[in-house]
Amino acid sequence: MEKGPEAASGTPYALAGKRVWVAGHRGMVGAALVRRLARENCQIVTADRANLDLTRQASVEAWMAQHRPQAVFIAAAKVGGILANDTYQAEFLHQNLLIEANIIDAAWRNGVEKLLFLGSSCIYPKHASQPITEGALLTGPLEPTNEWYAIAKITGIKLCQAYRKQYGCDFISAMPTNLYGPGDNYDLATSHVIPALIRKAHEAKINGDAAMTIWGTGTPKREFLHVDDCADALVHIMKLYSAPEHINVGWGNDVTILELTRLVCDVVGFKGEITSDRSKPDGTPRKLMSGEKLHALGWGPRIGFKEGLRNAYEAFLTERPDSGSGRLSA
Ligand code: GFB
Repeated sequence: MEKGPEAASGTPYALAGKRVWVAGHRGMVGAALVRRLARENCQIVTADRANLDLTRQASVEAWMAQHRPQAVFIAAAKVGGILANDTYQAEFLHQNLLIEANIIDAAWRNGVEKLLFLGSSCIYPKHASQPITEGALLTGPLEPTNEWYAIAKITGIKLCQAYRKQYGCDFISAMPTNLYGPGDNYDLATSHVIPALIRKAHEAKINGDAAMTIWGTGTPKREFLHVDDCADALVHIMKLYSAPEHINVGWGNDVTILELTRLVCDVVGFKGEITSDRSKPDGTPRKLMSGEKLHALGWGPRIGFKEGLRNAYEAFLTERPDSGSGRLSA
């Protein structure tokens, strides 16, 4: 490397005319990134799972040497909701470590100019003070339901920092809050809360049920960002941010799970009762991110929460062939 990233800091990174690899383009975030990058006049490069197994180091090295991307977004990951995280500990730790280590190392070996690694707000301590600033990383114990995923994502941040420090690579990390939107996973056993509530409310409405059931107490608070806002923020960060510390990507406010459920029921048009299954975990009590650093870079979200939920419900109706004839409520 001729030039360390610190020297480049302050100079926007130009995506125009570059070959940009979106690793994980079939996932919710990766697909949103592909939609957003279409406006950047760059060449988007993707690899299908059948042609590239990201958990195999030799395959990643060979693919990278052949396709030579100049910029990389690591949106590929094994992800899931609270129960999936708490059930498939080995897969969440092992697969995420392999994916990020393989891509980051191959990016260095192949002279990638800029790389953005994506993590999650669960990297922070369970009882971090709110709103959570980037400096809260590694200051206390993690939430047990997702510590495996969190450890893998913390390692990704550290890999970027290490390659930056030792080899001068311009590798950065961004930590989005809880995301929702088109391309989500609606499997009730493995999904995050918003797609689960959309499906439950929709099916309860179609079936004429008197009630729908949520997990836990309904009291935990979560912050939710629409995935298209997230993709927009990530492109902004790729262009304007270059520093060892990761950067939060949040929406700015949070709601309790019960408040969220009422909003979803309103959008879907389910008017029945909401009951709770206390045998299911609550997870971390609250994880509202501080967006100060990102705001200082001149970025803010554009999609309101109600508008975003309506868009997510429309996406559910389109993406699920068996989702019945539900219509958006007024
Ligand atoms: O979205 P979620 O699965 O993930 O759950 P986390 C958020 C909250 O919604 C928890 C409650 O308090 C759940 O108990 N909840 C209520 C439900 N009803 C449901 C339901 O039907 N399905 C689901 N899934 N939740 C994940 C982490 O944590 O967030 C990951 O495990 C990652 O590592 C991801 O960080 C963004 O916000 O609790």
